[in-house]
Amino acid sequence: MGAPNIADIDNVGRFYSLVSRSGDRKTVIVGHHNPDGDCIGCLTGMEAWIESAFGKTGIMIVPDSFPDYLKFMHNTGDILVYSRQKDKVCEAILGADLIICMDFNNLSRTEGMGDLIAASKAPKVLIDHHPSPEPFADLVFSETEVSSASELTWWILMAMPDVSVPFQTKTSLYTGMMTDTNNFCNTVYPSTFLMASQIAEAGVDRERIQMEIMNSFSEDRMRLMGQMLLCNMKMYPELKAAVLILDKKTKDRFNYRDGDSEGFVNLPLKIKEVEISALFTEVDGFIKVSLRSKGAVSVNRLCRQYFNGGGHERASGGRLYMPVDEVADYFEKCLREFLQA
Ligand SMILES: [Mn+2]
Repeated sequence: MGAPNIADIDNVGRFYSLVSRSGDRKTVIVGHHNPDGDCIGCLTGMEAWIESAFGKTGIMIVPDSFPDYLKFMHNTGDILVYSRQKDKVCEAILGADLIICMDFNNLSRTEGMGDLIAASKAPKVLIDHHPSPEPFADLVFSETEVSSASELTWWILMAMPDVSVPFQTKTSLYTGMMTDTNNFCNTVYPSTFLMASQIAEAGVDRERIQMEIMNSFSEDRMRLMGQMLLCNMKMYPELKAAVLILDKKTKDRFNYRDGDSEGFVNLPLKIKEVEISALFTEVDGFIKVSLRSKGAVSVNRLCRQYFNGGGHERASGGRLYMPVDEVADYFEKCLREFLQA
């Protein structure tokens, strides 16, 4: 079995020549709001490849900050964070002669940077695994039958005329794939194992990655998880659903930090009878929505219809604008309506 036929070879050639023609510090690599392991994995993996293949530096940008446990990857200290470095980010985008957008399908996922990116005359490349990408890019690698944007990036690099991929890129892309599949649990394809096997063969330190990602939590985070399951989880047996509510009061009590709730939304799915799980997180100005399904229900459609968002069939996100104590009732009402339709 070979590599999946996902990266059109002409497009790979076009991508290679775009990157090779772009100047030093002129290739901007952009990730999404609430950057996760896949996002930081792609960005740092791509930047490390550009450095090694062309001897020049790319500029990595994310809309807001990312969790500490992702900081072991390549040059994460150089990633510009738009929410606190607006001037530097504007300067980078204005000066770009190539913009690579990774792991998102819609410019709104880059928050305030979307207009800047749209206005830039630089060619834009999209590398993503979410359905129905918005048509903003000049060159599109969009593939939903892969585990992650990191995996798609791997197959693009494997299809390159020069396939030498640096060690840091392998570490980053492996991490992105591992986190987006929830450690080889969800959306794993045969190509995913092939990628993992190729990277393992190259001697990447999987044990270290595993430690950094799975066993680096704070005591507060573990106790927060206990609190969420014991007191903040509501069950809806007749809807086969469960809801977790992470309000500000709970966050404060456990000294909440970015990334502490990573993976929480998957926990109720471990209950046999639960097929749909929701995590509602109170943040400044809105409620962040995460939805998961382990059955036939499309949380992508559910999210588009009622929660101002979307995503994958079994993993979606969105936003609500209402007080946190009304969210559970709203969810129940919407899900009931959705399942009856
Ligand atoms: Mn992803």
